[in-house]
Amino acid sequence: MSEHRGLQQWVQEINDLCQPDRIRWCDGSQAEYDALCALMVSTGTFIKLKTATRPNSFYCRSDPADVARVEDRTFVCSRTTDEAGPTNNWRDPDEMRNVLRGLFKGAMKGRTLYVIPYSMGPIGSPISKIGVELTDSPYVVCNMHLMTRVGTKVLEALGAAGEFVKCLHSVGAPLERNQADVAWPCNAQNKYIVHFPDTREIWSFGSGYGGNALLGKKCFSLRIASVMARDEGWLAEHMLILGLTSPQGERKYMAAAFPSACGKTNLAMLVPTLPGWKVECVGDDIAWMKFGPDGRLYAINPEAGFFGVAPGTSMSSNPNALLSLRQNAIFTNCALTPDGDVWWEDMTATPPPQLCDWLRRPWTPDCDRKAAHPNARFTTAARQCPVIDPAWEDPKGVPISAFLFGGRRGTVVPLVNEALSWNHGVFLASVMASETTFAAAGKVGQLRRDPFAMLPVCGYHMGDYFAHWLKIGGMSALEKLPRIYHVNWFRKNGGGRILWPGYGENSRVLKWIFERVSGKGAAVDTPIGRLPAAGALDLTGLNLPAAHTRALLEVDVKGWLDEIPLIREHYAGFGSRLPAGLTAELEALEKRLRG
Ligand code: OXD
Ligand code: MN
Repeated sequence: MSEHRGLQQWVQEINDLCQPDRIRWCDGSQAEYDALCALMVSTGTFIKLKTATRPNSFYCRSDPADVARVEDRTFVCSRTTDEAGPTNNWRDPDEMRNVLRGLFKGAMKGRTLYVIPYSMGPIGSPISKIGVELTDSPYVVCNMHLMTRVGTKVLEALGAAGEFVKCLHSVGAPLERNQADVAWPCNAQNKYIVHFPDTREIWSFGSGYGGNALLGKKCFSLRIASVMARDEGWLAEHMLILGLTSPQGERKYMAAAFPSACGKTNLAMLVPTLPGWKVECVGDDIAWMKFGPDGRLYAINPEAGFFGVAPGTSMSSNPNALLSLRQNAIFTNCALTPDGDVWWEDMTATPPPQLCDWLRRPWTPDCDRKAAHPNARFTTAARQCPVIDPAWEDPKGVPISAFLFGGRRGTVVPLVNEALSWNHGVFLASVMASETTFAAAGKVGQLRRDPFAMLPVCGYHMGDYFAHWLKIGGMSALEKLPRIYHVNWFRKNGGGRILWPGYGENSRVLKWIFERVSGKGAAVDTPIGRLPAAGALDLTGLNLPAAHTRALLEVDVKGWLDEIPLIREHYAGFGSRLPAGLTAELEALEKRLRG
């Protein structure tokens, strides 16, 4: 229980509305976590993995109708549709409240209402914020234990009158008396992920999966926090944070935004192939940043764990992620091996001879379907990562020297490009695009503009969001601001082959950026930005054909000119809220290209 009257009243109000059988205040203890895991084993939600292989770890399969974030069921209910902007589904807040009250009425019957006080960011950091999630899902409680800082210590920090974000969640599957539960309760047909930015509230109904249900993640840390950041003069971004240390022992921090499932977790924990360089991870998904007294931007990772895409994660693609998963992990929608461990596509070069797939069917390598769902996930505490950065919980945050933006682009966009100025960097990020993946429901492989990788997670009009970024650039001296880079690991040749080896070799690009922000590292000015000068990108030992290097660093004038009308069209979508500063950047680019 809490001494916070506002919190007590809200819990009472939700109890009256949702009519759970009981309320349980989460204390965040290991005993609580263990008891809930045991409960889920007894109800069939969890399967305990073999202790000798993966101690204290659990396997879970969702309902096939509940496997990813549902962007078309995600709503931002600002006062006006214009405030939510063209990239959000807007509904009138009063009307939506009525709909939600109807849905939540009696929605927790037969279930327990868990009260999860949680901190996004180290407790007590001036950049952190507190949320309270009320949920009827023990799966959510356990995942929140790993992904955030949960429990009594948060209530103490909240005190009697502290501010918190109200996050209400129900799987939307009340149980009648004597009705048996299912392994993954959800409401397959009726999902609502709703944000009220003005009152800083989240109401989520019908889904138990990932970002729909772990409300500290996209809902609070990005959609609601982006609005707080706009109002309070800071940044809440869809960015990993990494520390890069040179062979001389100098460390610099970088934050990088990529659309979902473009390898953010891999980059955040990368093992450099360049001798003597080291990457350490502060976070793999979200960064909150404020200016420090010295005028630099300091970032924290508001999360405390990783909720990563499992398929593709292997000892060669991301050993540090796999090593983080050796114990105390939750695996959702992966495949199960006969000896009680998990597997997913590409985890090992040769698949096991037989598996039980995520849909509970027998699976063999020749059966022509995937064993794990493409958006299968692992959840684990960040502190288990072998390369967690020593400062990852520093309440001050870590000083950011560079921002990287990128996506999957087979054509046009070079391997790395330094922005000519802050505004040019904001321009590059505002037009970034990527071929779509499985992280959100929808078509795969289409080019989608995803400005700042924030398209599905910005809680207000993106025209205003761009203006906020331009304003941030005016809040400190230029030399104190991070420099901005655009990167693309996915450039292909005419035959469709990806030219850059990626993964650990991306350290070569990080090294060039490190040198640039250190005032070293040679670059050439081109119409699209500053590219590595000949020989400035360390390609030692890579044996990259010269034609590949040329293609990777090419200024594709025709490709960019062809893109200008597409960018104009993209910008037109933001109407009069598109800042003039960005139109000016677009015009300047066109002029430089036509040179
Ligand atoms: C995520 C996502 O889960 O962006 O991080 O989808
Ligand atoms: Mn993400």
